[in-house]
Amino acid sequence: MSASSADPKPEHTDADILLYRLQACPYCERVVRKLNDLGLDYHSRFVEPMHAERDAVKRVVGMRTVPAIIDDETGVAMAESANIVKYLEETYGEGAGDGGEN
Ligand SMILES: N[C@@H](CCC(=O)N[C@@H](CS)C(=O)NCC(=O)O)C(=O)O
Repeated sequence: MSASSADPKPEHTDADILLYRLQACPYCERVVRKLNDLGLDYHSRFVEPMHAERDAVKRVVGMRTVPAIIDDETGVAMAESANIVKYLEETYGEGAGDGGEN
């Protein structure tokens, strides 16, 4: 049996995108859906439910909310689901790199 490329990778793999997330977080699921739709490899790091204990997330993206991603391929680290989805579409979606011309 083989896993599809859209499955989240365990943390020890070489996936370029790290997603900070929380169980049952609808904003996180929105980003997960987009990652899967685009067939991107990523790994998940589940954060502490207590907002105050998310210093690791704050260090990388400047805030403690999830979702947040770090993309090693581009060096981008960002939070806010809408911004992340937009970034993923623009970077890896159809038409990525066309400068937004249509
Ligand atoms: N506007 C944010 C909302 C994210 C959000 O509220 N995430 C929740 C988890 S579902 C969270 O981190 N809450 C902690 C907090 O807001 O301090 C987004 O779209 O990413």
